[in-house]
Amino acid sequence: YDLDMPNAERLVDDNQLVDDNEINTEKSLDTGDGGGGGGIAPIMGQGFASGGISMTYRSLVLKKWFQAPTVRESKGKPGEMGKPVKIPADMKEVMKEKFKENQFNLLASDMISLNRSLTDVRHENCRHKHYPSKLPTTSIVIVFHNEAWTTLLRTVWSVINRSPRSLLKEIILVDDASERDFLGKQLEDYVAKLPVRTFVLRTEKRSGLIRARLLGAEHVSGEVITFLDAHCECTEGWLEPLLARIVQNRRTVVCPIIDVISDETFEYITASDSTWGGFNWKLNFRWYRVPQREMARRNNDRTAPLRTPTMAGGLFSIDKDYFYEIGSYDEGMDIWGGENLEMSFRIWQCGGILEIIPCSHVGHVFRDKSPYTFPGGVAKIVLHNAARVAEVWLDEWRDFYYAMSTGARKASAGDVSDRKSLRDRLKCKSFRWYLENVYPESLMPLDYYYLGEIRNAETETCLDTMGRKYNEKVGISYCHGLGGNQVFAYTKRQQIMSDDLCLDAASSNGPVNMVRCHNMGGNQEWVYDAEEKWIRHTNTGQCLQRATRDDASTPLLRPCDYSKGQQWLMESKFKW
Ligand code: UD2
Ligand code: MN
Repeated sequence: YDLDMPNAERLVDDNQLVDDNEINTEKSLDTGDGGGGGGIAPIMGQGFASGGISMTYRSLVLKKWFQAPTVRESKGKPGEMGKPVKIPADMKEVMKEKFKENQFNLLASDMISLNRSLTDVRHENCRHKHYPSKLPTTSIVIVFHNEAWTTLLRTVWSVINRSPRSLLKEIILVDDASERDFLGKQLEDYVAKLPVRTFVLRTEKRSGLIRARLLGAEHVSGEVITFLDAHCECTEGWLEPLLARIVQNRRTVVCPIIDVISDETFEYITASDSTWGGFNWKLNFRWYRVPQREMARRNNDRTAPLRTPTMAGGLFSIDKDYFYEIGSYDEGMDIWGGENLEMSFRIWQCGGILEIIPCSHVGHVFRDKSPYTFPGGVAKIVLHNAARVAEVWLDEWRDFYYAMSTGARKASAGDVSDRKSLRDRLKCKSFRWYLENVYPESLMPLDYYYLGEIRNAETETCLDTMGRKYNEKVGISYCHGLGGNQVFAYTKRQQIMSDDLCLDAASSNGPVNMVRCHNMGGNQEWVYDAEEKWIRHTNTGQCLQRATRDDASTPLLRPCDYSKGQQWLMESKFKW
């Protein structure tokens, strides 16, 4: 099973994702004063509280002398100001060896100060924003399994160095049964000396990040819980905008922009402020470009909170009471995966709001591979978690998930009755409501006529993506009835789609390719004539035809001619 990590796609991908020129690597000088030690916008607009500061929170006046100092650059040290670390040629072998321990360049991390300086990466307009003087306190919860010393403590130091002391209640480290000696007593002794109350909790046995976070949350004494991964770096001003937003509406769950700390060089790279979270048919979290609709709702203000359909999962703040009101986490989920989508759907469907706050930036080391074990097998665990999401939150759209693989259909979700009754108790809205109001651009189409195989009447073969990637020809092959590459949706927008790919023809007689769906008709618009059984391409007026003997691998576009080779059956609907 290929663990589909939502890694560097944060940065580079094709048109739908972030443009390279959007990545702002511009650096400015940090002038700190010394280090601290080691289409449905109208509906969306309704019913959401805005303005008016809630009185739920105990008053806490920010005093200037309480604020943590920012970190000054130590000239000559590797990685200062977020710069990349260069490894000397004679160290390359050691570097490769050490990389395997955590699936990032541990040697580079070990060379950088735990207090390294970073540039102030915020948008110009963020620096002058005023936040309420009364903000809630927060506890930081960081769970880890076999994390490296330097990444873990750099996370901790970046919190201490860049959070106003008056807002920072404590830092809670949850060790999820790590097997590294230095994470034992050595860690406890180290954190006992920190200038901010910090303590270590330990799960008795490996429980996975979800249950480890639940353990951490139980010990929170602040008013807001802020979760971070164990390999992050918080930047200047990261915390205030998160807390300020929760003050305005305690049902808002807020995420920073997650910048990229390179797993190779530990360079701090600012991510685009125009991406939000989505997901594909496999229920993998993915970053996508924010649609114009949401830009317009924010009056094109790039510093305004961005309503996101889903969150990446690792970095967010939530009012502590609200965290429990809304059902904390699904304890039936193991190790890694799925909890971020589960929480995203739950927040939106049950009356909350999920946002990315562009004035808050936190860096995270995105990796290509997971460094730790998945007891019982990666596939089993990840598919189990995803099945729980599908069963509880997706309604009929769970078919899209199950259609994608036999593995998904075979995996057991376990007992989800508690989560279903939570959904009832909270009177949560349907997945249809979510798609209509929060995520009309979803790859799981709001309205579709058909989901299943598309079979040629003459040859009895089926359209098949052949597992190919975008901009390649669509295939055709023996109908196997197992879903996967042979499942297509015919949507109300008249797309023929498989996950994020749409059948697309750029010219008459040209090939029929699979291209990222753009939801704008054009080359991706097909009309299924249920009587003639034609699949007619609107732009060229031509019909989809079976493959020929010369090229048996791909269907053709030809003038419509009533031949049987141009008849297509959309009959075996996918049903789970
Ligand atoms: C992303 C999230 C992560 C989580 C995950 C889906 C970000 C930046 N990261 O994956 O927080 O939502 O998607 O589940 O949004 N850990 C344990 N016990 C385990 C496994 C992991 O404590 O059994 C810790 C791990 O040490 C780390 C945190 O959980 O601190 C997240 O794990 P990850 O960094 O491997 O996840 P990531 O960033 O790939
Ligand atoms: Mn992580």
